[in-house]
Amino acid sequence: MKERIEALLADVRGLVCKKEQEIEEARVRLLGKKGEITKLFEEFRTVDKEQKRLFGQALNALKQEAAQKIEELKAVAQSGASANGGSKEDLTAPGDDYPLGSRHPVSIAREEIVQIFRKFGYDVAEGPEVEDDWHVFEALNFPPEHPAREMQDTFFVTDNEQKNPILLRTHTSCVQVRCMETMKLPIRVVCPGRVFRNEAISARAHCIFHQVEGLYIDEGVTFADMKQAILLFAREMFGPQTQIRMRPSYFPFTEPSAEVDVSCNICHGKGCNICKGTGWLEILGCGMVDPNVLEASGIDSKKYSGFAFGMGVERIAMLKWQVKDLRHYFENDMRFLKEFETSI
Ligand code: 2NM
Repeated sequence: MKERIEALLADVRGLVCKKEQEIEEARVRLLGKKGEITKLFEEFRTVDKEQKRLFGQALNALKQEAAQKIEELKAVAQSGASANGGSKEDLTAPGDDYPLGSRHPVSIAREEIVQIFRKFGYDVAEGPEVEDDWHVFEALNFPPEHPAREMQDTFFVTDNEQKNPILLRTHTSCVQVRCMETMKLPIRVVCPGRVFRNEAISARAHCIFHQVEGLYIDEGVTFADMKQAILLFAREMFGPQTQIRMRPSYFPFTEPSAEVDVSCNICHGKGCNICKGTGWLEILGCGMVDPNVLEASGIDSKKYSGFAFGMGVERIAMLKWQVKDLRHYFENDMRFLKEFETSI
């Protein structure tokens, strides 16, 4: 037995096999069920007591060394295979997909809103996010003491005590002021963009969000024209069965003003947790442009009238896709963004 153990030990130490198949054959020959080392263990049961002590250790050492050697050879063979583009690689296999992103739900909703008004014949205008007090407040009939002009509500870039301070726009109406100042009448325009308000972040509010505001100015534009434009928009956006209702409201730049609700597209008016049992969802604010606003931009309010409206894009997207928490839009969690992959 001694000689056979020594011979096998020499065999193990001398093993040089490169291919994984050869290594496996060596493992079976030595350590397999009918392998040579396994056989020695079977014979070992029959040797007498004194010899057991003599050979036991040597046999265990042999088995351990053989197993270790096989593992080493396997590791070398595998690293070699990947380093040299080895035999296991199928070079004709197609490549992995390049992971493509998807459009953000706020972008999808903004594009959809803008596209609907484009179809109605509106132009699209964008303007600066960093604006002056004139375009954000003064020209829009905000009284000097209006709360929106306070530091708590607006991000000021320059000192808000100085004349015509610079600030981050709190709505995109300022773009419409620029349109009224520069464009030829009649004006039909929608203004999408980011706006900034100094608010605590919650499930329903964020300090940066997106708006689309619209403006239509011509001779003889009426409240009825506004109602019809908003009804058609709501049906394009939320489906042809959609109903609207208007509630009286107040904005500094419009008179009269209204808030518009659409019939809940989840329960169809029966009442559910999305519409809080009312059957209605608020989607936008609107009104007839105040004559002071027209005059501030050099438009003759005796000759022209107009309507305007504004909506929050995040809110519209929440209602359309039942997003429960506004913060999902800013966290860039792939599980959330992937939900919109097919909506490109
Ligand atoms: C709203 C609600 C009502 C609005 C007014 C104007 C402008 F510039 F023509 F005066 N632009 N947008 C407006 C009116 C916005 O947002 C809730």
